[in-house]
Amino acid sequence: MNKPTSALLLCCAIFFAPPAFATLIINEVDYDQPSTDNAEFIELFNQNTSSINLASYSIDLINGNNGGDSIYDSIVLPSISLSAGGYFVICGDSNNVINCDLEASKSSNLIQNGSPDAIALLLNGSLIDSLSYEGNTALPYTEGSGSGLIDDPAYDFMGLSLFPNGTSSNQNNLDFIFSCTTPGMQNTNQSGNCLQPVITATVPAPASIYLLVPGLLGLARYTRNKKCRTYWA
Ligand SMILES: [Ca+2]
Ligand SMILES: [Ca+2]
Ligand SMILES: [Ca+2]
Ligand SMILES: [Ca+2]
Repeated sequence: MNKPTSALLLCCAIFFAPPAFATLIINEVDYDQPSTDNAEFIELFNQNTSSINLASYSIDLINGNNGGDSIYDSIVLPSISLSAGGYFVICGDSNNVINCDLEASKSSNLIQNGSPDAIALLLNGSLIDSLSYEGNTALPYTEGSGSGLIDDPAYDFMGLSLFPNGTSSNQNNLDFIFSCTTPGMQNTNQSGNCLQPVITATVPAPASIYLLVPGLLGLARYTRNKKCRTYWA
């Protein structure tokens, strides 16, 4: 291969290679609820085409008072595999947030309400995604602008959703919309009449597994309860 061709291929590889870190993104947040904030959550989304282990990822919560960028809390993610297209939900209180995968240290008032504040996602300590809301926190935690992004506590079961789901142009106030909450589920564009995502029933899954033991009269039944969710009551 001659040198010009090699140089051209190298150039193309540099410019067209997918971003090395564009795998896990901040997909949704509900940081403010009517009255006490006891149903807060952050939803992450694996936009990669293969599973990833979350052990190397962490969340920093950023206080943007006066345009600053001080870290007021950090959340280390567990060593679990998140499938391609999968969601991972960090919440304050799993009793109030369906599909919560990880309870953080505070059950209420976990995520500050601005303004402005930010959520940062890090891989091995390096920032890979951020959401600044209710204004612009100091760089590097604002992507474009966070102005106009408000999780208005007058509306229950609403928060900031990346829409279309999992699609980011690195412009916070264009990428996120104020919509009905969907923890652990695909984001929607619904700006009103939001109902509480609820756990409506507990059913056995699998229904029953019977083990037949020759010579014994009994059957051993193993039932493993699994939460069954219905999203909109
Ligand atoms: Ca809050
Ligand atoms: Ca509130
Ligand atoms: Ca909210
Ligand atoms: Ca969602």
